[in-house]
Amino acid sequence: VDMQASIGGVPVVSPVLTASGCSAFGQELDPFFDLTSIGAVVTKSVQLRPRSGRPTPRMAETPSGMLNSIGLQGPGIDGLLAEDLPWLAQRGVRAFVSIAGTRVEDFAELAARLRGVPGVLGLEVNISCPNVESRGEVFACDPVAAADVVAAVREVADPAQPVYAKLSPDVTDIVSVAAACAEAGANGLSMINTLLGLVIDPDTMRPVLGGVTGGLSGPAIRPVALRCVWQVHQALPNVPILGMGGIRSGLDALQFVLAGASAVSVGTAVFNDPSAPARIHAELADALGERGFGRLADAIGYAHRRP
Ligand code: RRO
Repeated sequence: VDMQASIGGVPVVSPVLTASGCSAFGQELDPFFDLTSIGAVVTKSVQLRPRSGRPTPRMAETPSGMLNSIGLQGPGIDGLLAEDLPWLAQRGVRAFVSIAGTRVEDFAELAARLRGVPGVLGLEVNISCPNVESRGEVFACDPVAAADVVAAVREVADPAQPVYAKLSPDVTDIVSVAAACAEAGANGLSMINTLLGLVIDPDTMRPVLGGVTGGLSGPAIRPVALRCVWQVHQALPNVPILGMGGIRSGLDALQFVLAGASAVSVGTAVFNDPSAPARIHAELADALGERGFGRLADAIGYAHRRP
């Protein structure tokens, strides 16, 4: 099966990428599989300055997924440019860099700093982090605010770097946010970020996470993510979609492709299986071949077609 894929028009060797946040900057997955065999490493959202994150504990397991309230812990753009991106570039690993900020100008400045950086395939604009102090900072809840960020980033970003907007499932109408982002110049959409959740410890009778609420990921949110991909592909069939949310097998990935995703990200699955991205690539190729597809491209959005 021809697994050639594209991220916003840039060819990649595989439609399978990592998902932002779950494997930092790729280094920790390097012992487990060849990082050049996947489409790209999507890096943990970076901000202008280093940030220490929210109170611990920041991760909780549930029977069907993970809850996190990391709170954008990270090295900041200087650290990323000095250490993590050169590490990836030296090994020939493509980086899809997730950027986050609290003001429109923060996002624009990050995009400007990433212009022409070797190995940077494109930008994932994280307008949907659920773990920020003010929910007002979640640009993805408002189509106008989302479009403002996308337009500002697209204006200053390297023209060779596709810009994807990462959307939140915590909205009443994801299609209107998606349409606003596409209209503002997004080259694609990443769907979905985590879904805001809560876990209470029955022994302490208090919230498990130091930050109280957190973003739910993993199999629990897969049908929600798949529904978002379906709705947006139905409304905007020409906008590339990077699908994510609880993908842990090739058959999970296949569902996202059939719903309209042209690529997928694997996040939470790496906690149980650090080589999940490579395994899912192989399983997806097998699943496509078994169903008579000679090329990945022919399966994108297939579920929407009349039998
Ligand atoms: O760092 C986080 O707490 C975090 C981010 Br930025 C995000 O976009 N999604 C998430 O579940 N956690």
